[in-house]
Amino acid sequence: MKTLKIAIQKSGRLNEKSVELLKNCGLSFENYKSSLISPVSNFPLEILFLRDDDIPEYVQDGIADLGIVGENVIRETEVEVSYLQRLGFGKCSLKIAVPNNNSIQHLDQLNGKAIATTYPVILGKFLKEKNIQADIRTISGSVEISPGLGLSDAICDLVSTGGTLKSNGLVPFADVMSSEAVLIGRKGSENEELVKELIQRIQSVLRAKE
Ligand code: PRT
Ligand code: ZN
Repeated sequence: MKTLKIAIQKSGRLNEKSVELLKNCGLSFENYKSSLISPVSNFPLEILFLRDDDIPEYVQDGIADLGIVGENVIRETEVEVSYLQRLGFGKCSLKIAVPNNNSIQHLDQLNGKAIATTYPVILGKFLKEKNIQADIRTISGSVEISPGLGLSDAICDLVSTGGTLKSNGLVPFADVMSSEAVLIGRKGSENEELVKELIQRIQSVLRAKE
């Protein structure tokens, strides 16, 4: 019989909730932090623990059948996968924010401005839709400090409580996308029996939480 593989985040904001969801589905496995693969003893499934950024491609390429990852990561990596189920955790919004002493009030005023982000693909599409020509500065982290350092006029980053923006003297200015953790599958995998069974288990766990 085939063994399915599901990729989840190894450590970070989605790890704990992903593990909890799978355990609540009745799946029995060791949550080894040091091992990349954990077999499930009571279902033909293996759990792959990966960096979240790699999950969409692993699923697209068929290395994993399923994955749990933030929609923001899927949109940024531009992969072709099926969205199977929204999972209700890891909720956040990708927002453009500006320094709170700034006079920027309309999107148009971003024309010619520099915006720092770790999401250049999503931001690029958003600006194109709005017909705004801004300079996207792609950086790999600590986006919030870039206006204070004079590296950008605005930022585009994920926000959940808003505390990080506030403590860096920034105010949210425009919503680019909202995101939550989703279950994704390889295109066509939703027709496979084992995948269907796992989706059903996940859906009943989610329903029980409502
Ligand atoms: O190591 P790996 O590459 O796997 O993890 P990572 O560091 O890239 O991601 P991680 O663990 O930080 O986030 C995983 C996913 O959680 C993201 O892709 C989102 O889908 C989701 N998520 C939910 C968030 C947040 N909320 C969030 N607040 N991801 C990041 N943040 C960061 C944000 O970038 C900012 O620095 O938290 C800060 C803002 O938080 P607040 O509460 O101050 O607004
Ligand atoms: Zn990541």
